[in-house]
Amino acid sequence: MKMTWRWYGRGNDQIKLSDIKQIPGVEGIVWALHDKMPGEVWELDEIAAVQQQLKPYGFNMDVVESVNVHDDIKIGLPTRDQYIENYKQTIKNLSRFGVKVICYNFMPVFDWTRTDLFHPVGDGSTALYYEAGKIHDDPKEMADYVMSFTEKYNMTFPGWEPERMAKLDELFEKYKPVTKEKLWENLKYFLEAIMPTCRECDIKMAIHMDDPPWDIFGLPRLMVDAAAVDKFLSMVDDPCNCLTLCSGSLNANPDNNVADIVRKHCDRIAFAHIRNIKHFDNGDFSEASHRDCDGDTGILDILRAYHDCGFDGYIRPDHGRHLWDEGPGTVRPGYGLYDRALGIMYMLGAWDLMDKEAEQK
Ligand code: DNO
Repeated sequence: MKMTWRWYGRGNDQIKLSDIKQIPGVEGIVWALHDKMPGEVWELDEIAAVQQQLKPYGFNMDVVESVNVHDDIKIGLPTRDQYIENYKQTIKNLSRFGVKVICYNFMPVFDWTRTDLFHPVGDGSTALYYEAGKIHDDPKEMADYVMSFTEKYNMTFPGWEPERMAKLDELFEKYKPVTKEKLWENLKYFLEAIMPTCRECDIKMAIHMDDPPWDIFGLPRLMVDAAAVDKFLSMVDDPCNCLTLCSGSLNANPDNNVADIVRKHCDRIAFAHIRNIKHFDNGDFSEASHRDCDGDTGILDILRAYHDCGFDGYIRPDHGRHLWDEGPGTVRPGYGLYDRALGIMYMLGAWDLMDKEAEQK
């Protein structure tokens, strides 16, 4: 496996590349052009500028997270074809820089959803939290809460573009005819249209799991469990049609067993996100440290499954808690320096030990 680190770009991330360089084992930066709106072509000179930033540190730029998919593609509007053409052009442009994996999602309207971005964990640190009782029919409260961070700290979140959020009612209206079946069809249409370009460019499209993995605010969500993963992979059975298997997203539903999915579909997992979740009886969940016993996700079982299957794709610690001096305004929620660095050391520790055991067999 190849260890990576998600970085939001110069001027957009409080963490410096020189800080990341000091974390053992990081080979690549998971990056994106965060000021691009869904549907826009990523131009060669813009990609080249990121390459120039990474070069002095010897990081690869093999994984992009995310090239966001325009709502018209998800809704299935006639205008989708133009946006698909733009997407193909972006794939071609990325391939000129050696990009191997594009992580994306197909969630209507919202990307990840949380009700508290800095919830006390109990040890002085904070983490992202989902309070089930706060998610009602009306998404306004939750959207206003997340957007208040954008306003207060001049910090935008991928998938939460202020331009899109400003038109929330309109967006909900447009998604009204999109049933779950229709959304599956629109995903298939999109993938079938871009697969030839992906093959030509040797780029894997890696869909992210829906977070949380259930319908919210009456919007359908697709990538929610093992059956959905099976359906997705067989629907477009192409080696370039792959997964970003996000352990934390799936395990927000405690019935999901991520290690089983790894064992079944390892060859179609291009990118592994490792995150630990702690469940509460009332349906709330909190994000936790990567240490297996701090959550309920089964991090060690998952790592063992990847190791047993000889996983050679990309992996990254997903969200971490906010530690020490990290807090609102000084850190991107979920993307601090310290806990993700600890997560890497935990994962590498387990992995190195499994390598040693395998050598001695
Ligand atoms: C949250 C991330 C997601 C992910 C997108 C991929 O921190 O895991 O926002 O990047 O869903 O498109």
